[in-house]
Amino acid sequence: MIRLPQQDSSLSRIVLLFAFATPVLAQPPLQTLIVGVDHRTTTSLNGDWHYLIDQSPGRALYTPTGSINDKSYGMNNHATIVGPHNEEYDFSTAPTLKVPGDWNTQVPQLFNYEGVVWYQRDFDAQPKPGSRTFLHIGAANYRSHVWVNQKRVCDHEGGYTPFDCEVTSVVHTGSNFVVIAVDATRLVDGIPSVGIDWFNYGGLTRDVSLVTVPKAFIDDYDVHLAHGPAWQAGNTELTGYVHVLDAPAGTAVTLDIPEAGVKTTVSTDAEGRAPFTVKASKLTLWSPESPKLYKVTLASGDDKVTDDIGFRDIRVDGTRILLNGKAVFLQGANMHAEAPVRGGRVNTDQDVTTIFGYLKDLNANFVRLAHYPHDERMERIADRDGIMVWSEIPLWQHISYDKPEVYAKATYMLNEMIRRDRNKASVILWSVSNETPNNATRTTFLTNLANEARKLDPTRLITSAIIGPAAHGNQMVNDDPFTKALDVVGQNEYIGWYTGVPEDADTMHWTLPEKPIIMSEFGAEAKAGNHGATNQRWTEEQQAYVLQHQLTMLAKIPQLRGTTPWILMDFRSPTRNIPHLQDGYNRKGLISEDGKKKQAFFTMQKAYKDHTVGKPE
Ligand code: GCB
Repeated sequence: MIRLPQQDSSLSRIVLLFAFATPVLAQPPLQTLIVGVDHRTTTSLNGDWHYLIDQSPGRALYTPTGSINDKSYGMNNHATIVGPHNEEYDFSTAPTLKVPGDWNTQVPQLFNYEGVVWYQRDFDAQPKPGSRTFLHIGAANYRSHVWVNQKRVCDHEGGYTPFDCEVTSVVHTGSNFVVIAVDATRLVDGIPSVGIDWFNYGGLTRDVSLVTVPKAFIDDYDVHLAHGPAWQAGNTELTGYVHVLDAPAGTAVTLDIPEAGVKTTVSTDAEGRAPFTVKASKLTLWSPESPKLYKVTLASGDDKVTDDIGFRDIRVDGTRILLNGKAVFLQGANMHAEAPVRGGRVNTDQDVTTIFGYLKDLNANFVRLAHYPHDERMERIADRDGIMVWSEIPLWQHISYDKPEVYAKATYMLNEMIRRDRNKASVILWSVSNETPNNATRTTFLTNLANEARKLDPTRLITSAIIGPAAHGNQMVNDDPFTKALDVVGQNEYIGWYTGVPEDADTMHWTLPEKPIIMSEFGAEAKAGNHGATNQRWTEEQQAYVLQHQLTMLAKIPQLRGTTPWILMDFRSPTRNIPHLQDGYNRKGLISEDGKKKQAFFTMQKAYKDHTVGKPE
């Protein structure tokens, strides 16, 4: 029989990693994800967590196989691991890792570790009768399995989105403990799959907290400017829904936006959803020039959440992108979620402030958050500072397009991304993929996914970054059938770096879909401080020269509506190993990882200031 430890304080930390009597759980269709957690009063569980490295995944503690829908997914309940071995896993004497934080940049021994790490911490709780408690995990890469007081509470797959495990029935007054096994192993059938050009930071990479809510509570809401003809009529109709989890039909919900003269009460339907459409007395629409946010308070019974929400309209008109009815040109840059200077995953206010300082200095009004949803702070500051955002799921290049379970994961991640950020005015584009192979199986997969995104959020534009095909002489023709499913087409190309010479761009003729186009990747590598001639690769001069020729080419693309050079900052990538030049970094940054602006930064800064491409109408 499996011996379970008593829940006294000393034993609570000698957690039996493997003494779980509960059956292995499969991930439910959509794990609870409470919207606006960062605007609720929560108990932070950030700080020091004990950790143990799982030395033998697959043998005793953990089975790193299976998928979201696979019942065998998760811990191995092997009988031989109980008993005397338990003392070998004593968290109380184990070292600690900071949460939030990737393990790679905290412990030298874990720098290249892509396996399982067990996290543990004690926490105090005072659950009020009638309340519910959730464990909120901002992101854990790539899969996680969560126990509270030895009870399996949830599993999650996906490294870049939050999830909330309900722990109401297992948390008691006084001292409790949580154990999370985080597995950073890359999976062939994961999203992304095994081949990526960025660093696979593992661990509890974003904030962790306890969220206490009443029995029925607001878990989801959507408050936006009406997108239909009413918008053209007066810009003042707001619409959306508030969802109250586990509320009986007819539960009252109030929506209060004092500054817009909105105060209304609606009631939930049988699904707990309270739709509304309401007229605001006046509205200042959100835009980069005027990033106006309103205090929006939603309340139902004892639950109340106040969010900061901007209202704006984004749509396509022929080959133009209209923000609040006015044509916009998106002057931006790509970003990985890597912290400036200190390295590691972005997860502090300081990280995002530095990044947005760089973007403002570049004269950017737009950022492509590649290649996965970033920390929610990014969208929050984008809302506040007036930077438009492209947000993307981690569907990168080659994944298992032929597997229904992989499609299920993609839709799951899409759902999570949209749910978390649908109230952020800064987000104007949902991207469903980056650089995927052009074949029928992929096209069906991605077309369905793009349609799913549109169904989930008909108020935003759907995009994807497309690569290729190869140039024929001075002709580039993008005839990828998947672009039919998109509102805005992202085009990636590396003329002058991966193909040809920089000057090839001057005479390149593009045939592109008659849709708004964003040149979503272009650029070259340079090591900051490495100088030489413009035809000398890896120099700052050559990188800037490549961009200058790109600008000549870009100015001639009539339907071009945005540019995002690859990439704002150099970023870690284990596949980039040229000694002294790359040393483990992709060097296409306009800025080095330690904050040095390269010549290319100033090339783009000037182009954006002068509107070298995309003059405003
Ligand atoms: C690409 C990818 C991006 C890479 C970049 C590069 O096309 O979309 O993830 O990092 O090229 O530097 O090769």
